[in-house]
Amino acid sequence: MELTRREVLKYAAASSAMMAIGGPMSSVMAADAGEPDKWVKSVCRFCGTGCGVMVGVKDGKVVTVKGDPNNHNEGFLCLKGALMPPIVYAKERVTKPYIRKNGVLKPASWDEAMSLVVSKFKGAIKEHGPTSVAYYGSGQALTEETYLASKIWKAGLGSNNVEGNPRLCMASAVGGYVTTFGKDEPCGSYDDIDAATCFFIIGSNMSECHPILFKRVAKRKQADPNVKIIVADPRRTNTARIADEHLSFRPGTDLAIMNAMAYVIIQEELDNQRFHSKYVTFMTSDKKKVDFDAYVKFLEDYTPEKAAKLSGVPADQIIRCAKMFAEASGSMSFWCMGLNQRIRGVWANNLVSNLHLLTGQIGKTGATPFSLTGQPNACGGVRDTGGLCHLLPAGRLIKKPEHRAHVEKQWGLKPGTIAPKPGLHTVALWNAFSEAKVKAIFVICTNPAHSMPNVNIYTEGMKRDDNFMVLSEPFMDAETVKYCDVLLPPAFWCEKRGVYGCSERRYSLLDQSVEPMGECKPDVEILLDFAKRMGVDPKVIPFKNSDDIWEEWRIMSSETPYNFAGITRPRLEKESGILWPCPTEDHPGTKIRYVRGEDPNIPKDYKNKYHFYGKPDGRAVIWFRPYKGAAEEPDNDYPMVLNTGRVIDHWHTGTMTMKVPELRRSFPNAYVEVNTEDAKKYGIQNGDDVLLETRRDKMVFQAKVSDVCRPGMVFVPWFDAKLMINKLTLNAFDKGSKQPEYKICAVRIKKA
Ligand code: MGD
Ligand code: MGD
Ligand code: SF4
Repeated sequence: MELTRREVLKYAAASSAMMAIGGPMSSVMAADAGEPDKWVKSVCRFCGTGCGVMVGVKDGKVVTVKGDPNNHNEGFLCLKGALMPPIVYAKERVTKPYIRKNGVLKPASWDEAMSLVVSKFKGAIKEHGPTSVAYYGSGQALTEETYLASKIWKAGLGSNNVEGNPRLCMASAVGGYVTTFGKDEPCGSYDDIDAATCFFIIGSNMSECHPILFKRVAKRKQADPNVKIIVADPRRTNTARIADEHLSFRPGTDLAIMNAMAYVIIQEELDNQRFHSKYVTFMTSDKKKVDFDAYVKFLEDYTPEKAAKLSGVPADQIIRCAKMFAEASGSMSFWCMGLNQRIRGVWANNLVSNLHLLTGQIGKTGATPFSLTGQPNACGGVRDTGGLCHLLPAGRLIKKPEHRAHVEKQWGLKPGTIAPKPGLHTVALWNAFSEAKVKAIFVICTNPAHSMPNVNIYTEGMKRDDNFMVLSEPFMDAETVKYCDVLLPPAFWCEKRGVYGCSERRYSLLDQSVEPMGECKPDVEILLDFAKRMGVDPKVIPFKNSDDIWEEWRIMSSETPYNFAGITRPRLEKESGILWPCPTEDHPGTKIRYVRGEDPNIPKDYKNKYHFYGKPDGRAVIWFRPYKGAAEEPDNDYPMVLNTGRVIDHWHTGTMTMKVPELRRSFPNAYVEVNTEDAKKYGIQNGDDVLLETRRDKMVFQAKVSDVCRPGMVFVPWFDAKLMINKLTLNAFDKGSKQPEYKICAVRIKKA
């Protein structure tokens, strides 16, 4: 059975409560569309859950989508996924190139636009050297797009200034995995959900941000009432509402809570000594190897009572949660931006993995730490292909000479071609662009004039005449369009072909369903044209299309632990996603890493069951990570905490979901969530205008008074371009991961 759009309206009214549509109601039909001529296998272009979709095409147009029954989502989609088709045909679609002349964007031919772009990039390199040019991309770009851009810049132009929005999103998760396990990306898979008996969900509002995965968690709990759920979040989100234990704490103090959980686990003798004595190294924050006793000593500062005082969570609740986690037959942790977007983001990531390594809750089905990835292709596209300023493909590092040498060999480059110094990370890059030290930047599939923290600095910088920005953006009303010098029209989602890699290391193909609109071109074509016009050696960029790029990357991966040589294009066309490592075409893909017999990187006759091969000694690390506060704690002048995040029906800067009437209607504007106690204190009623002021800017939002935020904290969703909360947020970042602290800054509020 299908849903008509009119019926969807009824659901959309209550869409925050409705997590998923699927099974018998799996598709949403455009009005009187009729049965599609064909169904094309693809992937939802929104969150990192990576749901498979079937795109219904009629008369050369996308008329509907339905969930792919053969992908992990088993045919289910949330409303965002089900309502994608109208976005393709939005009236704001950019369908031809534009050049800014006297402050106004004027239509131009492709040749005029690309000639201008190339003259600016060549001019910058000639006058200021290769580090004066940059690429800024996205975890929503296809794998082939990011791989290609990274290769053009790093191998072709000599610039490591290759960055993208995953720095704002997953950098701390990468830092956490690499410091703990020596390799990026989760060890487990979504199948762990069906076997876990305890879920530890920290800093993630799964019900709104990964709804189809949350549905699987909820189903697991429904099937077995003994399954326990712990949610650690200073807001009482919809996710927290199904928890057995909701830990609501003073923002940022979860570092102390996780250390206290480790303390309890050891005191109660619930740690797994057989596991940690054989497979774990204990390491202080200044990288000294120590023993278990030193860890016990370190944790003395984190008794449940001490942590309770700091965090506001009762000591007995911390004790209950620690026991629940350790005693479960399988504990699975999920986390997302509540941990990553913090100046201690990497440390917070380490502390989750510590709990798993201490208890041996890892490497068996249902027991694993699992970082939820935000964007649909931050994993496969950016992290795996090395699309950041310090990375090369397959987790190799620019700063390591042997890694550069290996990649140069694989790419057939002269030794020394790849510059030895990492490029500028996102905040540094936009600072440099704002100061016109970086002269020319190519922006694809991201909207930085809305999404950067403390954004006024960057939009001011974008207005300068002595720097140059070319933007590939499908929608005319995206904020960054206001500031670009050249605007290029990209093919959108179903109008191009390539691979997405979601949270669980699953690579799936998005096949092209329809022709691009107007003069739009896939970003791969745009980048290939750019490389050719820049004079990049055709031996370095020999590709004709996205299939060629995948082929090179697939073969390259086979010399690394990412090995997905078995994930060929024809196989991707047939199957609904395959998990790497997958070394051969008959390999089924890997659900559990670091375990002999499961992970093809470990020889079958390896002496031990577990092998954390990312570390030279094969042992994962339990890190000592003390509690340290946020970059900007509340004080007398700014006494509250400002927290920002998401709502179920909007995607990021709203350029896409605001085009869908049903989604727009459910959240037309941003608002501020205020706790009932604070509302009383400040004389604020539901619906009142409230002035929020930080050290950077001020803005008025309508109040939603409820018990969702804890007292002392307000929350504002950041999708609304009319009420851009990023004018108020802070651009302080984690020293290791360089990911900004969007989740905590000091704010004062009053009734407007
Ligand atoms: P957020 O709302 O950013 O979403 O997914 P989530 O991280 O789940 O933040 C999650 C929670 O972190 C919030 O409820 C907030 O209260 C909590 N938090 C704040 N401070 C702290 C703290 O100190 N400690 C802890 N433990 N928690 C804290 C983000 C993910 O969602 C991402 S990264 C992307 S890119 C995708 N975006 C997206 C979207 O835009 N809309 C929707 N509907 N879904 C999305 N999915 C993905
Ligand atoms: P999006 O709206 O996803 O946000 O920030 P952005 O990446 O800036 O931007 C994607 C852009 O790409 C849109 O303008 C869309 O129209 C365009 N687009 C869509 N498809 C295509 C395509 O095929 N090709 C091209 N060329 N363009 C396309 C995301 C970033 O924001 C992230 S990932 C995080 S996790 C941060 N989260 C966050 C937060 O939690 N709080 C606050 N306050 N700010 C945040 N900003 C960060
Ligand atoms: Fe798309 Fe995420 Fe919804 Fe799945 S859960 S349909 S991937 S937005």
